[in-house]
Amino acid sequence: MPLTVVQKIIGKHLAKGKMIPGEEIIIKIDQTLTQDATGTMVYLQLEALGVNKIKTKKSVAYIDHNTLQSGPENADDHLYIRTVAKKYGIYFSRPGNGICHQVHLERFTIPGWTLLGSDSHTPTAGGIGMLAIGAGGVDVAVAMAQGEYHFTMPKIVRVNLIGKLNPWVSAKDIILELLKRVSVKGGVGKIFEYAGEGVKNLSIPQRATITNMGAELGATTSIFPSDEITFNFLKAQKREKDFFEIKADDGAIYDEEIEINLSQLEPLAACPHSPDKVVPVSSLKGLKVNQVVIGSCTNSSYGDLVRVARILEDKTIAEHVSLAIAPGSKQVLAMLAQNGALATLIMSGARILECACGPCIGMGQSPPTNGVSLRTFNRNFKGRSGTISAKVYLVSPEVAAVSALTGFLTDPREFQLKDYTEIEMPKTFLTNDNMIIAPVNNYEEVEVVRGPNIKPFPLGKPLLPKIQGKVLIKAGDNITTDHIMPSPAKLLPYRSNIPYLSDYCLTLCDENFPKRAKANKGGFIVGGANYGQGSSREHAALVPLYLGIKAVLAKSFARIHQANLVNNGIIPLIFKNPEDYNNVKEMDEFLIEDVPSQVKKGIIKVKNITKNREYEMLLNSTLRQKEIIIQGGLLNLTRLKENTKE
Ligand code: MIC
Ligand code: SF4
Repeated sequence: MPLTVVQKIIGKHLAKGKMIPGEEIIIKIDQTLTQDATGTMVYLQLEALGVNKIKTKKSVAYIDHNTLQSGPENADDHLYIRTVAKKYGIYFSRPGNGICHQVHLERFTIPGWTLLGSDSHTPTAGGIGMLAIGAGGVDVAVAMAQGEYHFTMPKIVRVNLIGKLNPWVSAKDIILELLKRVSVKGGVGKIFEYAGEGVKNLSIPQRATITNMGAELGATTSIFPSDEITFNFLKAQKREKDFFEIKADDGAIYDEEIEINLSQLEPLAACPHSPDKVVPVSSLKGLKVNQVVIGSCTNSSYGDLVRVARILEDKTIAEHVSLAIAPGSKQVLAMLAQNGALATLIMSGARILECACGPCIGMGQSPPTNGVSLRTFNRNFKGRSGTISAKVYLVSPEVAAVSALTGFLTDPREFQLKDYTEIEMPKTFLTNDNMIIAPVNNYEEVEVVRGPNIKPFPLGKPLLPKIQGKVLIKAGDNITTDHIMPSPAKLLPYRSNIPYLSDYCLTLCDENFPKRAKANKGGFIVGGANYGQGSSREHAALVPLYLGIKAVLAKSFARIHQANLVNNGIIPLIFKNPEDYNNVKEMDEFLIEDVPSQVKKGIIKVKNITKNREYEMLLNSTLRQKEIIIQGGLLNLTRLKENTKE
């Protein structure tokens, strides 16, 4: 039978189940990655699992998010991750080496292999033909311990690319176009597999921009085939031995198909505060810009920044604009330094930041009050920049650089520049892995250093027969994990300190939520559609767990957040009749009886005692997930299974 790229990779890695959309499958995981903001929790969970050796072929721990170090907390976390990585035989990418997804793409990705990462943008590696999935921390810990990952087989969407991008239109515009068409929830339960003659016109970093931001569709992942361009990229990274050709067979059957004609695209921008509020840049002409930031795992590659340097060459940025640039990796920065592009950027007035996530996760460079910020990033959720009143627009590096010069949102096609020239991919990248610490032989003897910032994390408890409590908040549609567990520079250092974080849970929606949750000793959260979209941060489940949240009732959930709730023993329930959502009011009293047996059935009756109504709720979970909920979380279940084995 002719197969898609996804079916080929999953087929090769299938440990259990059938590749039928909607069925639970188990796949073998070749590699994992973690970053520091989720990593501390992952490694605490790995330690709690009690294994002494990881089962993946290669696992890498990156430090890229929490690099501001405005107190000892970040440095303490780095030290913990460095030592715990050594103890378990995990590669460690030191702070300064770059953003996990960019470095992984350059130095570790292998076409046809599987990667599970504790970061929602792990699909970046799909640009090279890897099946790369973002997941919550405990899923990644279990994948390291057991070498496997359980998930629901998604539908496969063929994205047929035809034509070639016109000058000044970029890979960012392809994914923005898809976001415009599909929306931030349209990709849930799907994998986007790119195909068609347009693929050959895209470099690996361009493909990676697209698969990276596929996360914003809510998709399980996105992937490109691997071809000659993939080979050339790997060869230039001195890794040609890692190449493996993987293409869809002629006649492969997809569940859906979308076509994008690259030649018809124009520069696009995602307006505040959602990555799918996409309009042509030309329609925003004249919008005054206060800040431009270029970087993040979406657009910080060598090609992106050389293009920016060419635009800025011999020019000065507008007087009222602050331009910050964060190269994606040490490799990118070093190459820009060698070829002179770095000097060009600096001379134009750019503020060069370290190779890290930086402003993308609110670590510095917050815009002014009511400021307009153009960013080459992937998320523009309200408040994420650190300035609640700021308006963040997501654009390509081309649009960002040109607008930094004019001071107004500008379509680069209208800007009088020298001729557009293609950016050639380097024949050889500057490769030097001296900032990656490889595992040692005597790793069992390594001592793990735990600073005072590492606090124990809450564990769910096995389900009780009855749950009763109040609706502590009723939220609307598309609530992001940045709403549930905000992560500005002030809070990100406390990712290993759940009690501290609990005072900020959902405060972007209602500043009294934490107080109310504590006063009522927990209860329920009610949300609208696509609840929990965005990041993979497990903290958006761990913190509610700490606050005593027993169940979240919503119209629908984002994939990773739903899994995180289950993995921490919080029940994610979907309104069978969405109208019931309208009936609920904050502080209504809810009761669920015979909880374990209702969970097993998957249909749960929730009594609204205040309104004297009963809602039928669906638990869209696999058998294993129901077992996880009953045991109060994945860690409990995994340990229970290990203990009964002995
Ligand atoms: C993000 O882009 O929101 C993050 C920060 O990278 C998160 C991970 C986290 O919250 O630590 C993600 O995308 O998963
Ligand atoms: Fe870092 Fe931003 Fe990428 Fe998240 S989206 S990994 S914060 S650069």
